[in-house]
Formats: sequence, C-alpha cells, structure tokens
Amino acid sequence: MPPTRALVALLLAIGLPALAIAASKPPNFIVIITDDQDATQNSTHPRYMPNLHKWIRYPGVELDNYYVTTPVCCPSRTNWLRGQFAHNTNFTDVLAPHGGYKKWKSLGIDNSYLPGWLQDLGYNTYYVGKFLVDYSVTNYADKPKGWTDIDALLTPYMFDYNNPGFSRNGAAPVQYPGQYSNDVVGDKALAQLRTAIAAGKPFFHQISPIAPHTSTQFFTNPETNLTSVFFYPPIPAPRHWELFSDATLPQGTPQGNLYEKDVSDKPAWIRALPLAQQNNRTYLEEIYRLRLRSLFSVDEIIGRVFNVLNETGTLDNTYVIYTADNGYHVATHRFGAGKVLPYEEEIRVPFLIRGPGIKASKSDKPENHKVGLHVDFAPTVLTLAGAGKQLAGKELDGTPLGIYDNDDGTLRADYPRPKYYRNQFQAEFWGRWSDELLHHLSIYANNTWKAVRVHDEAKNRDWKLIASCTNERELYDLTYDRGELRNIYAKADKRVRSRLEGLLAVLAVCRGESCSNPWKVLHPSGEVQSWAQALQGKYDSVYDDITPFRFKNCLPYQVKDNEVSQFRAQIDAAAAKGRRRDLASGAAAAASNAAAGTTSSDVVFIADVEKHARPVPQEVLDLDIGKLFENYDIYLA
Ligand SMILES: *[C@@H]1O[C@H](CO)[C@@H](O)[C@H](O)[C@H]1NC(C)=O
Ligand SMILES: *[C@@H]1O[C@H](CO)[C@@H](O)[C@H](O)[C@H]1NC(C)=O
Ligand SMILES: *[C@@H]1O[C@H](CO)[C@@H](O)[C@H](O)[C@H]1NC(C)=O
Ligand SMILES: *[C@@H]1O[C@H](CO)[C@@H](O)[C@H](O)[C@H]1NC(C)=O
Ligand SMILES: *[C@@H]1O[C@H](CO)[C@@H](O)[C@H](O)[C@H]1NC(C)=O
Ligand SMILES: CC(=O)N[C@H]1CO[C@H](CO)[C@@H](O)[C@@H]1O
Repeated sequence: MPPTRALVALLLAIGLPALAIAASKPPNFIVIITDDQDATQNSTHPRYMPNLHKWIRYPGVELDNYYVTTPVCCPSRTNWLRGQFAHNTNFTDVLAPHGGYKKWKSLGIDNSYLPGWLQDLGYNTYYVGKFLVDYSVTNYADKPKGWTDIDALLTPYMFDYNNPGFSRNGAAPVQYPGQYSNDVVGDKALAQLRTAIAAGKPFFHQISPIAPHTSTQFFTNPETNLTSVFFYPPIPAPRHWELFSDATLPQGTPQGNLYEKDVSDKPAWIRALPLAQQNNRTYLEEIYRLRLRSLFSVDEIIGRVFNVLNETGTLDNTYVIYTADNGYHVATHRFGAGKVLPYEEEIRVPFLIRGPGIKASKSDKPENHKVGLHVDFAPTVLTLAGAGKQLAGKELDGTPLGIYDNDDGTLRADYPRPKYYRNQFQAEFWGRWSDELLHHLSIYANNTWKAVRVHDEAKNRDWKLIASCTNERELYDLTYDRGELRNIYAKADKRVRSRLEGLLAVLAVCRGESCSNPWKVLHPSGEVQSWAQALQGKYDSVYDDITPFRFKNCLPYQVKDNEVSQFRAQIDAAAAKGRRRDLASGAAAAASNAAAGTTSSDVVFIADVEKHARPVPQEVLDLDIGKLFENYDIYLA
C-alpha cells in the first residue's frame, strides 16, 4: 500500500469512529423546576420572566395542556422522577407518616428512578436545591441515591429565603446567613454546570429553587417549648422588591373565577368558606406580586445557565426544560393561597422545552396542545437519551410527551408518534386542605379526591369529573367553563357523565398501559381508542353497566380496600404479568447498551458563594425535626 493510502486508512481508522461518536453523543438535560408555580395566573408572562421567554419559549415550545397528577410537592416530585402515579408509588404525602423522607427511603424510590437509570446509560447526574421537605439537618447523611453530585436544601432552612442551609452529598450541613436562597441555588448550579461540562460526559442537571413557595419559619415558644411552623408570603431578592408594583391578579382571563360569589354548586366544605372582603383582597393581590418578584431571581438563573451553555458551545446538544412541582391558586373561588385541590390552577403547571429536534416556536404563546403529565417526564428523557427500548421493566405509567408535534425534522426517528395519543388522565390527592395564607387555622380534613380530565383533541372539547371521598361529585364542561364555576354533574348529558365515570373507574386504579390507554380495559376488543368514539350511542350499555368508582371512607392515605373499582383486580393481574415479561426484555436491552461516556475529567468548580458557608450550630443539629412538624397547624400571614 502506498504511504499516502496507508495514512488515509489510518486517519479513517482513528477519525471515523471519533466522528461517529461525536455525531451520536447523547444529549444533556437541564431541568429548572420551581416550587408552587401556576400556569393559569400569568406568572410566566414575558414581562415577569423575560429569560424564560428568550431562551426557552421562543427557541423552543410551551405545552399548554401539561399537568401534574398530584398537586403537592414531594409526591409530585416523586411521580416526576419515578414516572409513576402516586397511587402506584404510594408516596402520597409531604410528611410522615404517609410521606416524608423515611417512607420515601423505605419504599426504595431511589433504588429505581430517573437519575439511577441515566447513570446506567453513562450519564453524570447533578442536583441542587429543594429535594424533599423533611430532608433535614438530622437525616442528611443518608443522602438520596443516583446523583453524581447532590447539594440539597435542608429543613429547617429550606424555605428560609435569606438563610438557606444545605448538605452536599451527605456531608455536614452548612448555612449561608444573609444570602438569598435562589441566588445561592443559582451560584451552586452554575458551578455544577461547569463541572458537568468539563467532565465531558452527557449529563442530567436538575435545578430546584424554592420560589415562589411561601416562606416558612420555625419558632419555639420558650414558655411552652412548643415549636410551630409559620407561613409567610414568599420573599423576593432584596434588589427585586420594587418590581411589578402595578401587577394585578388576572381577573380578566376566561377563568373569571376570583372571589366566586355563588358556590352553591360546590361541595359543602367550600360552601362554608367566607367570601374574602376588600382588606383581604388587597392582601392577596400583594401575595401575588411577591410571588412574581420572587420568581424574577429564578428567571435570572435561567439567563446565567444559558450564558454558560452558549459560551461553552453546549447549547445545541442540550435539552432545557422549565416546569414546577405543582400549580397554585391565589384568590380563586373562595380560597386564599395554596394548592392540593383538583381545580385547573392547582394541577396545571408551566412546561417549556427546547433542544435538539424541537422546532423553535418563535412565539410567546403555547404551540403544543398535547396532554402532558409529570409521569411522562422520565420516559421522555430516557427516550431522548436513546434508551427508548429500555422503558419496559421500569413499571412506568407515563409515555413520552407529544413533542413529536414540534419535530423540526431531526427529532430521533425512534421517538414514538402514536396514532392515538393519550387525551385523558386522572389526578389524585389524599389528606387535608389548609389555606397557606388567608384562612388562618382553617383546616378541612376530608380533602381526599380523584379526578378525571379529558381533552378531546379531535373536537377540542374539555371535561373534568371530580370524585371526593365524601362521594360528592363535580363535573365541569371546561370548553365553556374554564373557571370551573358551574358544576353540572346532575344535569350533564348522560353519555358524557357515564363515559367520565367509566374512565374514572379505570384510571383511579390504573397501572402502566391502562394509564395511557384506558379504552383497552373498557373495550377489550380494541374498537374504541378515543373519547369521541366512546361517546357513540352503541356503547351506552357498556358504560351503564359500570359501577362508579367510590371511596368507602375519607382517609388521609391510600388503602386499596377503601377505593373501590370493579377494574382493580384485572388491572393488577395484567400489570403483574407485564412485569414478568418486561423484566426479561429489560435485562436484555440493558446488557446491549454501551456506556455513553467517553472522556472524564475530575475538574470541580467551586461556587463563589461557598466563602459565605457557615457550619450549622449544634442546637439546630440537635433539633427533633419530626417534632417540628407535629405542630404545623398554626398559620400566620
Ligand atoms: C400505603 O401506605 C400506607 C402508609 O402510609 C399504608 O397504610 C397502606 O397500606 C399503603 N397502601 C398501599 C396500597 O400499599
Ligand atoms: C423547656 O426546655 C427547657 C430546656 O430543656 C427546660 O429547662 C424547661 O423546663 C422547659 N419548659 C417547659 C415549660 O417544659
Ligand atoms: C399578564 O401580565 C401582563 C404583563 O403585566 C399583562 O399585560 C397582561 O394583561 C396580563 N394578563 C392577564 C390575563 O391578566
Ligand atoms: C453566545 O456566545 C457568543 C460567543 O461566545 C456571543 O458572541 C453571543 O453574543 C452569545 N449569544 C447570546 C445570545 O448571548
Ligand atoms: C370526614 O369524613 C368522615 C367519614 O369519612 C366523617 O365522619 C367526618 O365527619 C368528615 N369530616 C368533615 C369535616 O367533613
Ligand atoms: C377569609 C377572610 O376573610 N379572612 C380574614 C379577612 O380579614 C379579616 C380582618 O382583617 C379577618 O378577620 C378575616 O379572618
């Protein structure tokens, strides 16, 4: 062989594989997830979040039919990373005994969830900010598994906006007195991001600031030694107090559901709530502004993250996602400020995404109307990371999001593009309602409910059925009543009502495939695949024969016997069978998967803010954190 040809051959031999690897390098993921941010009350408007608009919405896309399936922090965050409904994780509450870090660990959630799955694919995984609410100065050492680097906020400093405290990878806690929480999270996030980029491996990076959650403080009464938690409105960064002083609650939206006068259609406990008067309305309006102001520092984090991505040439191969753990209401119906309810304000959250294969919407309006859920997030990320074949065996309830609608022509060819996309889902909650800021001390114990939400894509019709544990029912025609002001359960079209009840009976106890395709359970022959088809008169008898889902009692946690569906046994049996099949194929797919990482460096960037870190004092380390939460009924506004 002549020398030149030998050289070419040599270059090809070393050059081509390198090129091939570069071309197929798995994408990175950065997720910014806020705490308690609504999608319905205008908080993501470009004026309030300019960087979100500039860097994610405009060059990417917003999904406006995106929901959480349980509207409360830690259960929802668990659904998100686990790809499962709360009725399948059974992690249903924020705190012990039916939630909390101890239960989370004992359920083994972190033995099998997204960060671990991504590590198996060769990813580095990073986390900064709020994890679970009672991850604290006493249990920090038993850190969550699955993270290359996790720097997590700790109780009692978690919602202390100007004195946050953290543990990094289970090390001794530190606090940052006088430093603003979202800025500390931002500084730490940037250092992590630079570290992730320097490592040269694909990465997943979750950034979880606390805004716009209420500020909470623990206070021990020296006379009684009783410690209580107090809730205050969120606190903006010192430089943002003057912003948006002219912002008002969006009363003019199609919702029009602020300060609802006629609640005669609502369940008894809501009818009993007083209508807020002007002094309280002024107060709620200011809470609304404080939420927007506290979010502005999150918007600044977005800007800083993108500067690093742009400057390091990492932008093109990175998905950046923005969302929240649950929605939030201010002043809707008879409520003050809070979440945990089945209404749109609580279950809808912002979801914006940009990245490889997604066409720029170049718009400040949502351009994707597919129904998306938090349980879809893990399957979506795995699919985009090239592990779509490995979804089996993970017992996922979600399916990859409908972002194929915004394919710019380069979205992975194997990204699923189903003919019948899931247009219905259920949401659920167990436990009590309490207002965070207005109805001081007011608690409603029986706020356990399930809801079915339908978005008929073909006809653009929207429905919701809510089943409370008191077995009161609500039905809303959301096409004409987006504000959920007129409960038409009693007078609704019988066909609509029976189909919604049928869906509820399946979805309330769904697992895996029955969560995305309940029609297969209702119509085993496969002849019905959508809401529109199910509405046909010839199926009346199918639906008339279904026994409606029902709660036997109001319980603040999930017991199977208490939640009665005629489909439960059949769905559980099908899931067990699927599990055996999946375990076999999942193991084979995992074995054939090559590690994605190529190079690795150990450069670790240290955030500037670390010079302000102080050890947490001994008396705080000695606190009985469990006790702190025992007495959290006292709300001070
Ligand atoms: C869920 O957890 C609770 C304890 O918080 C337990 O009593 C219940 O039996 C569990 N339910 C299921 C369905 O596993
Ligand atoms: C409160 O705790 C302190 C220190 O442990 C103790 O000396 C005091 O007696 C306690 N007071 C009450 C009212 O229990
Ligand atoms: C949302 O906020 C923007 C900016 O302040 C304002 O112009 C717009 O009217 C608001 N939308 C609603 C529905 O209130
Ligand atoms: C991205 O970085 C390049 C070069 O580093 C710079 O010229 C450009 O202005 C940056 N883009 C934005 C939108 O900041
Ligand atoms: C809650 O439900 C239980 C029964 O499930 C009932 O005994 C109790 O009175 C209810 N409480 C309220 C405040 O509605
Ligand atoms: C729900 C409600 O209206 N709450 C408060 C409104 O303001 C008055 C006086 O400031 C309070 O007494 C109410 O509890």
